[in-house]
Amino acid sequence: MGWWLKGRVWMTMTIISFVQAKDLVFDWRVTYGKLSPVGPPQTVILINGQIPGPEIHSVTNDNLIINVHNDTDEPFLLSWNGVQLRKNSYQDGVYGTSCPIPPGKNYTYALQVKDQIGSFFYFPSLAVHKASGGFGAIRILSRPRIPVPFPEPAGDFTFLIGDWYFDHDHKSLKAILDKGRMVPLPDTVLINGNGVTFNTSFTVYKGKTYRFRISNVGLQHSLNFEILGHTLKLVEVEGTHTVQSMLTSLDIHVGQSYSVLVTMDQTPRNYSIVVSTRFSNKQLFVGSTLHYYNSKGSDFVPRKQPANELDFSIKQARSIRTNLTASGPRPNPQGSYHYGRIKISRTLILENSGTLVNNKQRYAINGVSFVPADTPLKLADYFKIKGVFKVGSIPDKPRIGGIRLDTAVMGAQHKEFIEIVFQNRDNIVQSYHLDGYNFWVVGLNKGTWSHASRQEYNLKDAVSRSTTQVYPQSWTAVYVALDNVGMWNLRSELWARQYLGQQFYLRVYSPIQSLRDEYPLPKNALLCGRASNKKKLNTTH
Ligand SMILES: *[C@@H]1O[C@H](CO)[C@@H](O)[C@H](O)[C@H]1NC(C)=O
Ligand SMILES: *[C@@H]1O[C@H](CO)[C@@H](O)[C@H](O)[C@H]1NC(C)=O
Ligand SMILES: *[C@@H]1O[C@H](CO)[C@@H](O)[C@H](O)[C@H]1NC(C)=O
Ligand SMILES: *[C@@H]1O[C@H](CO)[C@@H](O)[C@H](O)[C@H]1NC(C)=O
Ligand SMILES: CC(=O)N[C@H]1CO[C@H](CO)[C@@H](O)[C@@H]1O
Repeated sequence: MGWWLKGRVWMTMTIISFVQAKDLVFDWRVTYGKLSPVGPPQTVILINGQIPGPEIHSVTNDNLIINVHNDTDEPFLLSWNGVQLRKNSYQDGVYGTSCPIPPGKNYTYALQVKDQIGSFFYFPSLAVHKASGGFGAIRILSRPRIPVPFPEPAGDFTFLIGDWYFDHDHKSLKAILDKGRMVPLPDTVLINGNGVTFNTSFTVYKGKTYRFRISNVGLQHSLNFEILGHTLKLVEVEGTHTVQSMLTSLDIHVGQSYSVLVTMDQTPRNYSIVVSTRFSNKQLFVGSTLHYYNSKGSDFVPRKQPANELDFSIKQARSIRTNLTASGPRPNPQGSYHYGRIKISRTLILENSGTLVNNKQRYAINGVSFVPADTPLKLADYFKIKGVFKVGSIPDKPRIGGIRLDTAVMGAQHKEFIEIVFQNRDNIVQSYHLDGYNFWVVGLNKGTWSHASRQEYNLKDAVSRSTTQVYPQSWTAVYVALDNVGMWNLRSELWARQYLGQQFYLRVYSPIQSLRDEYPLPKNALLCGRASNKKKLNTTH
């Protein structure tokens, strides 16, 4: 079909791939349900009756057509963490781009996993729905003729891990946040919706190698993944094939995705897979069983946890690099685009803060705490509705002073090449995500960033990804090529903080307003707020 790909784009794609992208059609029902992920029954959000929701298996350039029926009593949206949605922020499923699907209604997302490979996930983006489920994995496989830099594994396991509440559901958490109070730390950790230790198992054969795709779909905690007695070979980070390095365990911050290969080279027994919290006063963990086929008994293998988790984690983060000779979604090497030689046109310094405003807890970036407008910003832009937001309502650099509330939108020109420095003066690990893009994580270190910090940047083989951690009292610097027109959410992945304002929209704008740069409003787009009575012009279908 490919009805939103016109002429040239379609031709280019076909010539390069020699295979036509497929349409993958899904029909999903979102409902409340009762499940017992930890023991006592809890209210959860299910997709087609399950947590995690259905897993999407796609190939580069496939079109995903996902009809989402909202059978709950609340407005609902799904967003696609790490899927770049080229030219198509209308399908991003966050409130700044899309009207919520009302209770009892449905909306059909049409998105293309264009020029991407790797491991990602979807999640519900409104309110605190994420705390009750609604998430699932997305795999984008390489097209048949594109070489993958490791042999086909004997099996491919998905691990959606995340912290979880058993004393609160998404409604009670929202009620606490709406009163301006901060929520307590989550109570436990789930693996694929299961929080009972050793109630999940993965069967493997001795001598074989398996791929584990791990995403942190949680709310607050950085998590460590370890398979006792086995080493992890890191191969992929959010769509980038990495230099394959051996790790004893792997830190995965909120919103991040990784793939590791594990060779089953031990005596055939049962071994523990341990997922545990990092950088937290709460030591939470959950175990799963790595079960060798035909094994007799279990092996007790001690954990290999580091003495200093911060130094371990920083060292590990710095060691993750792109394999420049491996291919990504295309046959050419990942190192053929020299990001380190492009001139920076602008530097943003983004600093997170939190304080009481009118006696209510708020969080902010550069002193601005995001409040949603009555109309999705992207629709206000499309219909030219004035007064919904102001470009420039959040500054490029931190400012002295308190926190002010605003519908924060930062303007940027299409094709700018920018540097973003995330400065974290807080004592928690931050995690930032940018929709619509991957960025190169060129540097991170303890302390305050200064111009001199640029001397330690990795301008050769930094990893390109969409979510980065910022350590306590530390900075992280990224480069972004703003080649995707649209309205893109930049947010803290720490969910309570993003809900209380730690986010803004980056409006990447092209004055040409050409269909080559951005697809038009989808014909089936839901309208709401001040866009309710507008007529759709010039749409697809
Ligand atoms: C709702 O679902 C029906 C089919 O069940 C479909 O025809 C219709 O286009 C969907 N509505 C939207 C807004 O996507
Ligand atoms: C990088 O990718 C190449 C090409 O696929 C592969 O042969 C090589 O083993 C990889 N190197 C590392 C260190 O991962
Ligand atoms: C463990 O999982 C099984 C299903 O695989 C389930 O029936 C059982 O209730 C679970 N045990 C606990 C303690 O939750
Ligand atoms: C090993 O793991 C499997 C799968 O979870 C389980 O059925 C079996 O009882 C375990 N064996 C031992 C000795 O723990
Ligand atoms: C609670 C609620 O509003 N439920 C509605 C959800 O949507 C279905 C149809 O998709 C309706 O039948 C329910 O009444």
